[in-house]
Amino acid sequence: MKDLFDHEEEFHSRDRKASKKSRKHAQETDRSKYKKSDQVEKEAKEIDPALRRGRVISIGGEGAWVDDMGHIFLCSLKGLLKKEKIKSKNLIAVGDWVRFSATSEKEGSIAHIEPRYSFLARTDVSGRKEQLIAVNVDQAVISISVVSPPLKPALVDRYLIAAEKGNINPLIVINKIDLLDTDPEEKKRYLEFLAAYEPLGIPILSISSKTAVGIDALRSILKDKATVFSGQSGVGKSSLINACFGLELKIGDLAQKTFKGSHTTSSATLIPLPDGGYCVDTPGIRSFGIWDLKKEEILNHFQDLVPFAEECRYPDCSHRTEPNCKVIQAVKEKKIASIRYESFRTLLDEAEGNDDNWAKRKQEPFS
Ligand SMILES: Nc1nc2c(ncn2[C@@H]2O[C@H](COP(=O)(O)OP(=O)(O)OP(=O)(O)O)[C@@H](O)[C@H]2O)c(=O)[nH]1
Ligand SMILES: [Mg+2]
Ligand SMILES: [Zn+2]
Repeated sequence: MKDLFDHEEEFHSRDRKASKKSRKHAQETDRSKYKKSDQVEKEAKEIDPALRRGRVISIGGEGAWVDDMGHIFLCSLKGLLKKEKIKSKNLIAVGDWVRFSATSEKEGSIAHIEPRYSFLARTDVSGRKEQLIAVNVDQAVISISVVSPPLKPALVDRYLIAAEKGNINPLIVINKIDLLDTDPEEKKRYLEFLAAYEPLGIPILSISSKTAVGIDALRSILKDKATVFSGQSGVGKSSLINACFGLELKIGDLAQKTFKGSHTTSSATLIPLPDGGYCVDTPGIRSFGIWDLKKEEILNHFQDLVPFAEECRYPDCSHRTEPNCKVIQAVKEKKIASIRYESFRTLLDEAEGNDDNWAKRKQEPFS
């Protein structure tokens, strides 16, 4: 299936072709790290004061749609290309604040992208590039469901790590809790998830866009903030935004999604909220690889494992198959939730380029 961000890719690929030389440099430089303040000041001085200022609300094959106080311009990146040749592959993303010149009533050309204070990124389909999903957002609603689609704790952890790396506050929203009443097994999974993730101190909201349970609470969390909704296709991201604000974003038919593997929301879009603030509705992504995640940093993202890891006999214990590993022992003794450990292992294997999955590891010591 064509990746959902393909048309954004198409837009960006023109830029990439034009700045082939700068690519190597771009790969070596993490463009998303916050710029040094002297650099910011220097750039600010260089910006032509006659340029308009607006926010990127959507990106498509034709260009970027930029909102300047309610006036929407379809902008190209032309003006930016020259600069990009000597800088990095600083591509544009939904949420960017940009300076642009209007070339007509409805069109413009972007000359400058303002420094970002946060970003949600993933690894693109090629596995070699960073792909920005949204930038300049305060919080990420990590949307999940238990029954349909099924719960994937490892995916939650991917989003949690990506949010932390990008300076974004996470919030886990468990949607479709109306479906839990009829299925005791699913309810058990839900309670197991809560027991494992609540102690981490991340806010968790159980909600149903269908019955409106929890909708008032979500609406007040979104007020005056910029929020990105992330999560796999069909969890109900667009439904939640609609339920909060009476909007009419396109909602998908879950049965069709299963058969066609199709996604309903087709590109990330910044939506101004009636009560103040913004939210970014995103298309569900099939696989969410964390950009630039080193094996050594993974454990730090699992603070519930850290105290046990520190007790391990060997300082370089990988906490996988070593005898007397305190982490494995804690999993056996249920001091660490097995879904948390499973998620840790999945990420660790992935960072080592090992696609082995949990089901294949049944013979190992903790099971
Ligand atoms: N039972 C139940 N179904 C829901 C709930 N919220 C959403 N749905 C259904 O879930 C399906 C998918 O909803 P969407 O809002 O399109 O999901 P999405 O996450 O935006 O999906 P993509 O845009 O493809 O990423 C639709 O059939 C909704 O009616 C809920 O709280 N309970
Ligand atoms: Mg959607
Ligand atoms: Zn260990």
